[in-house]
Amino acid sequence: MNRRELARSLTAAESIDAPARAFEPWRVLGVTGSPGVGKSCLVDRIVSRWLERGERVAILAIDPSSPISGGALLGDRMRMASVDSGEDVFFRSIATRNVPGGLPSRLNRMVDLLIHEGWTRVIIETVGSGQSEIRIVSVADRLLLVEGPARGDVIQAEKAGILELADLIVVNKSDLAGAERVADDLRLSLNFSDGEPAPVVLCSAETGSGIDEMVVAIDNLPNARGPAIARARERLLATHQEYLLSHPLFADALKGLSEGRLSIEEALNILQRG
Ligand SMILES: Nc1nc2c(ncn2[C@@H]2O[C@H](COP(=O)(O)OP(=O)(O)OP(=O)(O)O)[C@@H](O)[C@H]2O)c(=O)[nH]1
Ligand SMILES: [Mg+2]
Repeated sequence: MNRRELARSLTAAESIDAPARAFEPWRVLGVTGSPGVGKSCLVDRIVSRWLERGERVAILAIDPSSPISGGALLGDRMRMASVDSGEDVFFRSIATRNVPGGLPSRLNRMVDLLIHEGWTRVIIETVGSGQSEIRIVSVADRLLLVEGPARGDVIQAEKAGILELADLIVVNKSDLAGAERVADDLRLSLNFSDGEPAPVVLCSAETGSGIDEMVVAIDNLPNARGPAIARARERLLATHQEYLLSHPLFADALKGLSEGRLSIEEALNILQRG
């Protein structure tokens, strides 16, 4: 499949005849964190290292808040330094505004397709905001949470869920004041959670400091830390949502609801029939 065909297939992302994806060795890295913490710059660094050792890397940027040279849906747009050229990198940004759950419903199939087509690593960058941040564990084999030095004093309650699921926490922008303190705070709060706490590493995508250590930490991530039940929950919810959204009567059910002809229960009943 050439790039054009691949791009087209990703858009359709129909079911492919791929065997169920094995989780070991892992292939799919989710990268999440608040807007502007430096996710894309870090991804760029990671991709460079992986390319050097011969990986073929596909990057899916979910609904980037800072448009990537022209914005989402153009596909195949390359901004990052590591992806100037080269057959071994594929980049795609995906708009999901107004998609409930915050992830494109076909993301799992897109990933299966990329792996089927020989991409050895897939990175999914998604902006962290509540539920969509957590939903990423329905697709990613490993999850990297990026923080910055400007974090508030209190670990926000909504962050607790994602902290529990992250396999590695990277405090980026270590060249700026405050990063060490954020890392200490994170380590402290992780110590209160059950089980082995996720490692917290400091680095700067800007200066390159700490990047080697971060890549080593990623490469050596043990089994996914997040509770299996939480991962399973997100997979089930994501699949159920996709099922509802792709139901041929979904639009009818919505219309009936909005016009007051159907109750929620009646609408659900319609959608639960095959
Ligand atoms: N000082 C400093 N600035 C950085 C570092 N990493 C990234 N930045 C800057 O932070 C800004 C945001 O970087 P991005 O990589 O686009 O951040 P992002 O998290 O991908 O942002 P969104 O995708 O919009 O959520 C850019 O201006 C970067 O130059 C760093 O290590 N140190
Ligand atoms: Mg970004």
